[in-house]
Amino acid sequence: MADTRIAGVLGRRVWDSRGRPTVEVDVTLRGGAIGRAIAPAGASMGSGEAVDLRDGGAALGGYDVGRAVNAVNGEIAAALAGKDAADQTSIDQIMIALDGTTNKGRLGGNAIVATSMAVLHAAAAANGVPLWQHLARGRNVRIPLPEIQIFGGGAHAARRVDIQDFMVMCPGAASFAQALEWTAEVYLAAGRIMKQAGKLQGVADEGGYWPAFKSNEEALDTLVEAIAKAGFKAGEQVAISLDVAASEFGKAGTYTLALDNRRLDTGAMIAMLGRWLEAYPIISIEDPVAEDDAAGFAAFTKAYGHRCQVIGDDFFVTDAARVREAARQGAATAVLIKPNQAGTITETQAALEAGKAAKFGTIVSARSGETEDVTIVYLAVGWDAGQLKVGSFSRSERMAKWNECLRIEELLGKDAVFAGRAALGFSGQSQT
Ligand code: 2PG
Ligand code: MG
Repeated sequence: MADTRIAGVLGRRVWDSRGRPTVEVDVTLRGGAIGRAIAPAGASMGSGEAVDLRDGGAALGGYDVGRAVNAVNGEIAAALAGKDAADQTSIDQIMIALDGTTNKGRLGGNAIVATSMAVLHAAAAANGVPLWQHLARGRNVRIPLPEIQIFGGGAHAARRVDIQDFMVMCPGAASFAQALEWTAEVYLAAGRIMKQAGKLQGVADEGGYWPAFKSNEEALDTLVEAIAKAGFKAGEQVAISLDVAASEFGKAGTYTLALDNRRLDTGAMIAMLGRWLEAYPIISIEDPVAEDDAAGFAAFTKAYGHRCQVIGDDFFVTDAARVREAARQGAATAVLIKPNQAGTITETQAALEAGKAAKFGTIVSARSGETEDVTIVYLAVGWDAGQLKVGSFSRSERMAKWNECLRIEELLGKDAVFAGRAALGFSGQSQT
């Protein structure tokens, strides 16, 4: 293999899907291989996430990344010069030690994660194989089951409805390509329903329709209607998945549903979700209670973990130790995996491995602020995560990722194995 020692690290400011600045990094190796990656950005963030370094002040709403870019081109470039890009763990350890904080706030989670991913891309390029194949290292991988948003909400739609993501999953699909085709029919049907009702008002941050609904339940009813209008058996072929993102409206055991004008304690919150599980074909619920409510997570999982996947996102913040602890408590059945929550590829992979060791479902996920960077698709396939969450079925920062996964499935041809229903982090059958 060509020389994989790092010759250069170059950071620059580029722009994300919300029109905000973000960090892009190019890593060049002595043998000539090049890797490039862009940091994504969340809106509904867990308090334990790696922290992005932003410039603050009046310009660009305080979101500028001049200091993070300087960190890449200064301290990080100097520390990584001559180091072996093929040794991802050492590269990430160097950056963690250099940063010196527990939340990566000094150099910036955005600076570190973009560099970590760019190093990985460079190593794969030097290896002469696609990144997913570089990560798979000869092991069998599956094409992930996609989780695709139809209506946006919560922090991605000015809190128009409380629930953040109203999504579909296609447990009945035979391939990734078919799952996308089915989802496209549902997305189009939902758009037609919204238009007929005079409620089509554009899209939210991740490309799902703007949620012009009177209640959270109206969004669920409309989603069920869209699945039926598209011609699918709800629950069997196409099922509903929710990201409640409860940390956004709940704290210390109190949940305030603004749209429904209701204030609930943890027990009432769990009971409400339980009623939704009875009434709607839901197979997956993310962050059903707030990140500070471990007992609520355990209670919800005990009550409903046999009939739907229970995903921790803000609850886990892609941290292996938190995943292991929750597994001991029976406090989830799946973990969302976001590289920029952890801050490095090494820590991201550790969280995913902890999830697998606990027999959890593992879902590699995009953020609400995204770009044309499709690294997460390669992570989902190469690490055999089984599930992939990217946002909705519009806007090219989302479609670039779905389309890339489609190409991998095509490339594998008859060897492609679609993860499908079996990838879900619960053993029960979906409700029909
Ligand atoms: C989430 C993500 C993606 P954000 O909560 O799962 O939907 O949102 O990137 O804003 O945290
Ligand atoms: Mg979430």
